[in-house]
Amino acid sequence: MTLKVGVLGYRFMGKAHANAMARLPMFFPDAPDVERHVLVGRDESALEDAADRLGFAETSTDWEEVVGDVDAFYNLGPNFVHAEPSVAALDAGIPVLCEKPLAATLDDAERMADAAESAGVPTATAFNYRFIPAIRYAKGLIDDGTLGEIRHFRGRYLQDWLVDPDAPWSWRNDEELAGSGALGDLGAHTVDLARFLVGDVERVSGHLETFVDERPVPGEDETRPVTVDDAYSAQAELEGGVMGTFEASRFATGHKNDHTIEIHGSEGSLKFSLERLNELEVLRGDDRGYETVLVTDESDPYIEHWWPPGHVIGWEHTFVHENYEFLSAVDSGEEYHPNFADGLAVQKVLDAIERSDERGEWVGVE
Ligand code: SOE
Repeated sequence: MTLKVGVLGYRFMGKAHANAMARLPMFFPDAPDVERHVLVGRDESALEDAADRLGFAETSTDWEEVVGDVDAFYNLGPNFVHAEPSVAALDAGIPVLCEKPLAATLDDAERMADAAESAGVPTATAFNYRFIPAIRYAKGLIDDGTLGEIRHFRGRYLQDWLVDPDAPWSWRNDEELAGSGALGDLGAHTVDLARFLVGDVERVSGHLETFVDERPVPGEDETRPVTVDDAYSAQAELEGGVMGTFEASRFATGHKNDHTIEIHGSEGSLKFSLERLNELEVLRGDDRGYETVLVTDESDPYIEHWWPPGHVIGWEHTFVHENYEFLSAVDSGEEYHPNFADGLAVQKVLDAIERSDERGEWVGVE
């Protein structure tokens, strides 16, 4: 059977997921057959053009007509559009993949996770960085005890696209449309990796900052207020007494998409950087230096599908792995992670970080 996929959103993420689906038959022959069936958006001519480029058979300007009529629904719209179409698809019994953060508000995330539980079909919150081979390799080292007892998790996600005060206003700068700023957009990835690699976050102390309060609206002679954080940092206590620190900024001059993770255990440490995603720095026992492991061997996670050792892969491959796992789960009906419950767990941490900043005190993650 061919799975017909409906996709809402055709910009950055639409392109990333359409590319991933197109790669599957060539590189993952055991993936289910997938048709990029219908692309959903509002601007008809941009939509037609995107559907041609991204290989969709049909277009629609009305998500309500689409959500019940496909085998899987991808919600890749801005954060404020995540809840309604996803819940409608789930109510019709259709599996849903939704971009991160799961929603703009904790209430919406709860609604979405409830709908997912009632529907009993696979769901995905699109934390694509779980599917980096080096991150899977790191998880293997943690799970098999190579690092010993984990004491520290440190995650930083640095970008610089808002350093210029004249950088244009966009939905990402608006609380109603995005929920939060660097915290939700970037911190969500870090918190998900902390949960994936180390464990749940139990309490946090957060700090949010907005450096530029208004920005010019493209094509108009006006500015609009920035109502989200430009940067955040948080201390955290993770399950098992692991100490965590999280940080993200859109004002980290010179850093483009720099997500780094460091973990220290009683028997070793590791370091990962998204800008060198084929590598993992591993320190074992009381060695005095880190060894660079090039995670491109055939035996490394997902690599047998790609190229010979050392023929490195990139950012877009994370989406191919994610689509492979999700669509295989849709096909087989098996459970998939990270699902909407994982997305909600992350959203609770983001919400606790904001509440902690407002109150000026540590806040428990309920
Ligand atoms: C923009 O800040 C962004 O594209 C995020 O939305 C993504 O999740 C991240 O992977 C890269 O940066």
